[in-house]
Formats: sequence, C-alpha cells, structure tokens
Amino acid sequence: MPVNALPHGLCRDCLTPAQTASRRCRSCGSPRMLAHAELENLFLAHIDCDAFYAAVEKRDNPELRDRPVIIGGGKRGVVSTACYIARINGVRSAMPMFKALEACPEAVVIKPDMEKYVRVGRQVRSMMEALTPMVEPLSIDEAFLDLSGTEKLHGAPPAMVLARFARQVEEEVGITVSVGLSYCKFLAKVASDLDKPRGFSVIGKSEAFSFLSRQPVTLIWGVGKAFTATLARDGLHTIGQLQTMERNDLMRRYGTMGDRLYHLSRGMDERSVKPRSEAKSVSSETTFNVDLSRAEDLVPVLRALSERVSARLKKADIAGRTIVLKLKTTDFRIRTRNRQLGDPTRLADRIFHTGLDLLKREIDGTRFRLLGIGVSDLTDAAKADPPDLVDRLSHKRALAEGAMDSLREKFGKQAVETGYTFGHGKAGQPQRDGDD
Ligand code: DCP
Ligand code: MG
Repeated sequence: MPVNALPHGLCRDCLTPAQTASRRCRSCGSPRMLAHAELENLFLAHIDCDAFYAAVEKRDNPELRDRPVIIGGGKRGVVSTACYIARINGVRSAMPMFKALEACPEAVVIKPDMEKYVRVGRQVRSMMEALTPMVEPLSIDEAFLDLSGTEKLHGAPPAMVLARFARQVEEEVGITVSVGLSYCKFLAKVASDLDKPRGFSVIGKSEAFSFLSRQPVTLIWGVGKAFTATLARDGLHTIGQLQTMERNDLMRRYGTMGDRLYHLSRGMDERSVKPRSEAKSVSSETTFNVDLSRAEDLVPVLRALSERVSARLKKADIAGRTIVLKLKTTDFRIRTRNRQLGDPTRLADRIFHTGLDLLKREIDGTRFRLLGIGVSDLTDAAKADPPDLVDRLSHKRALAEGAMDSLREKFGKQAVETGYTFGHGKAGQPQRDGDD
C-alpha cells in the first residue's frame, strides 16, 4: 500500500492502517479499532474533551485517578462536571451539590479553577489549529474542524489525523478527548457523544438516515425542553416520525424550526465550519432615527454603546488600548477620533469617558446621523485595567463595574442601568444598530 493510500480502518492505539475491519489490531493487539466504509471520504469533525474540568484536576493530582471527582460547589452550589466514575453513581452537570453528594457521598469535591481550565482549553485549541485553520470553537473544551483538503499536508486522511490528535492530547496535555467524524456539523457533534469517553465515532452518509430514524427528537440541535413538549403534544417523539413528514407541513406547524426539523431529521446540514477570525477591533454603532447634534442626546447613546463594546470584550476575554469614536454627519462625512490609553481596557466606564472627551470636541452644532465607539489595539485581558493607585476613584469605578457585571449576570441585562442610560436618550433610540 503506498504511504498516502487511504485506509478503511486503523488502530487508535498504534495508528496502523488496517484494510479490513478486524476486531483486534494485527500490529499491537489493541481492540480499539476504527473501521468504516466511508472513512476516507469524511472530513468534518467535532472534538470534545472528556469530563473536562475533572480530567484536568485528575491530571494534576494522580491520587484522584480512581476516585469519583466532582467539580463545583462554587457560588452557585451546583455541579460543573463530574468524572466518569462519579457519573456511574448518577452525578450530572448542573445538579445541586447536595443531591450529587447524596448520590455519591464518597466523591472528592473540588472548586473550579477557571484560569487553569482556560489555559488547558487554549493549549488543546492551538493543537487543533496546527491541523487546520478551519477550527470553530464552540466552548472551552470543544470545536468543529473541517479537515477537507488537508490530506496532502498531513500525508493521511482526516480519520488518521484525528486519531493521531487524540493520542497526542493524551500524551502532551494529559487529558482525553472524544472525536466524532461525519460529513456535516450536526452528525459530527452527535457522533462525538456516542462513545464517550476516549471515543471515536463515525456517521457516514450511508447510515445517517437510518441512524437518525431511531433517535429521539431531542437530538436535534435547537430542540430544547419546551419544544420537545410541543412536539410531544403533536405526537412526535422520534426523528423517524419527522422523516415521514412533508417540509411544508413542518414549516406550517413550526415555522423556521420546522424547516430545520425537516433537514436535520434527514441528515441534511449545510452549515460550514466558521473559524473565529482574529478581531482587529471591537466596536458598536447606531444610526439614529433623527439627526442629533446636542450632547444631551448623544451622550446616553455613547454610554449604551460603550456598555455593549465592554460586554463583548469581556465575553471574548480581550481588551484594547485605543478608543475610537466615529461620527457620521448628515452629509455622510465620517469623522473618526482616536485616543490611546496608558493600559488596555475592557471597562465600559473607561471606554465611555474617553469617548466622551473625544465627543465633546465635536459638538459644535453639527448634526450627526451616526455615532459609534470602538476599541482597537486588542490584547489579552490579563494586561487590562490594572488597579490605578493614583486615581482611586477610577479604581473604585472599576470595582463598581465588576459588581454591576455580576448583578447583570445574575438578574439579566436590564437589572442594572447607569444614570446615563436610564430613562434618557429617547431621541437617540436606534434606527439601526451594528456591531463589528
Ligand atoms: N460545564 C459547567 N456547567 C455545565 C456544563 C459544563 O460548568 N452545566 C463546564 C464543565 C465541563 C466543561 O464545561 O467540564 C465542558 O462541558 P461539557 O459539556 O463538554 O462536559 P464535560 O467535558 O465535563 O463532559 P463530557 O465528557 O460529557 O464532555
Ligand atoms: Mg466535554
């Protein structure tokens, strides 16, 4: 067999290609064989780490290896995740801690160390990015990979590349992953969950329809608790039932979700893998219903936009050093004004006050149809907003903003409004908003 020939099977331990579907590897005797008629034609993968937080803690403390481990019990008092030993006893993510300990009293409970998990998650992600630039992260421990067109580069088809990757993560990171390989996102994600932990499942085109027919409707992406209940009221429980229905009928009953049910139930999913592009700046802008010229109308809008930019920076765990104000006059002239800060920021308050300084100089009776605020020179959030000892007030403001963030997280966005946005700025109500 030439080096680049496409194997129909392979051993996941010693990575030897196998042309036939034997139960054990002829080379190393391992039973972890992977074989599928379409193995050489499938390129869309979903990779998800197994019991992620718990696996990282077990790696760092080998004494925990054979013990049930639960990560959680932080502020919310629920289980973040549990290792597979604890899961055998019925412990699950999002379960209240007291219930988890009822189910598994001998479990070792560990408080989450988010910084560590983010670090490990990034390490795994950069290993994925070494395989292909087409990596779309879904969360801290999972991503889609489109490996089409990488065969020449790797000298091996995607299935082999993925098996190699899984082994490499075990050796270099010290945790395990599960892989799903298919021809579309929906089934790749479903596949990665079929054989956890240390799994590798393949769903080919030939069996997709019959495989799906036996599954519950809850497997379909977007079918949550409420929608499952709606479908159950209509007597629909399995994907097989959806497969017998007309598209028009499903759409009439369930709107756009009906369209999704129609396609996904048949294994039709055209969504492509979208790598998260490195943003050069984060900004937000608004085009007004009526042109505005007065500070009292513009300032509340600036405040709201600053909050939005800040929220997005915080979510992405980044910060920026340059604040950019953008204005568009009624004759469509664009004015941009920049200011570089001493340290990068992601705080709404600093973005707003810097933007306000820039805005004040532009208020001279000119009528504006658009206002935007953004942050560029992006960096990691770790360097952002050091406690400012000189300006105690700004430090206090940063703390207050942290407190507002946690309130918002708890009670929703509307719970906390600052003096600038609350009840102001009706005239500046957006006609059209845009984020970049
Ligand atoms: N997580 C959490 N709260 C939840 C679900 C998950 O804090 N309700 C965290 C802990 C998990 C991590 O996110 O370790 C990844 O989530 P997964 O859903 O991928 O769960 P695990 O990786 O823990 O387990 P699995 O092997 O099922 O993927
Ligand atoms: Mg996981």
